[in-house]
Amino acid sequence: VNLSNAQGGGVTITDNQGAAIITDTDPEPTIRIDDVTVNEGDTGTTPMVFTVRLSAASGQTIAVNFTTTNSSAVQPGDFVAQTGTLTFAPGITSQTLTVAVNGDGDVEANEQLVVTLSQPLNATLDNSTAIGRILNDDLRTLVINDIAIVEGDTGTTNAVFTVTLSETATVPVSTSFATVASSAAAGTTSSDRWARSRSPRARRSRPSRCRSSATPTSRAPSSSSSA
Ligand SMILES: [Ca+2]
Ligand SMILES: [Ca+2]
Ligand SMILES: [Ca+2]
Ligand SMILES: [Ca+2]
Repeated sequence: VNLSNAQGGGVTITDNQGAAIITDTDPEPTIRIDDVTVNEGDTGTTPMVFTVRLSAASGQTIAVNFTTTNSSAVQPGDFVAQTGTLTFAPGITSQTLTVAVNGDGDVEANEQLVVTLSQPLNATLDNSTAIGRILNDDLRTLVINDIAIVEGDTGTTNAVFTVTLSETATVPVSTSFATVASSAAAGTTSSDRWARSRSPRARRSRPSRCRSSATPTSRAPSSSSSA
């Protein structure tokens, strides 16, 4: 408050200004960051956008540092590492930070990275970490071949089927299998006729055997359950 123009009785102003200090008693806002899930994509990058929110608007500028760290997703292959500072001008209550996820065609497990907040200015941390999940969107196909074998006269003959994965996978792949009774025309080993038979008769007297084998291009373990 400023005084001026004092009049009467020989009064002079010796200190014309009085200041009042207003103490802000509002609690500091808290900061939280939410988890995010994105599909990986196959080419370029996919933005993984994290939202960082204040519990309330503030009259002060608020800032917080952030950094990405590897979890099952590993930079630089799976995502682009990020470090920086988010600044909230007075009155602003939410900001975003974006992590670039690298697209590829590799079959991977779902993976995740971590974003960590630190060193809040004029605020406190509600939670300090968020998970960024990268969902696998890549597929491989499995095929099993037809085969022809000669029955033999004694004992058993193995019918060896090959199960092939279309491309190498970076995670284990497994499949169930089971034999089913069908029929075969006497005296033929034609796999086509065997496969196209329209009048299957169950072969009750002879158990069938099936063995799976992994292809050289597959890192997947072959299934070992017996049918
Ligand atoms: Ca992909
Ligand atoms: Ca990847
Ligand atoms: Ca990966
Ligand atoms: Ca992938």
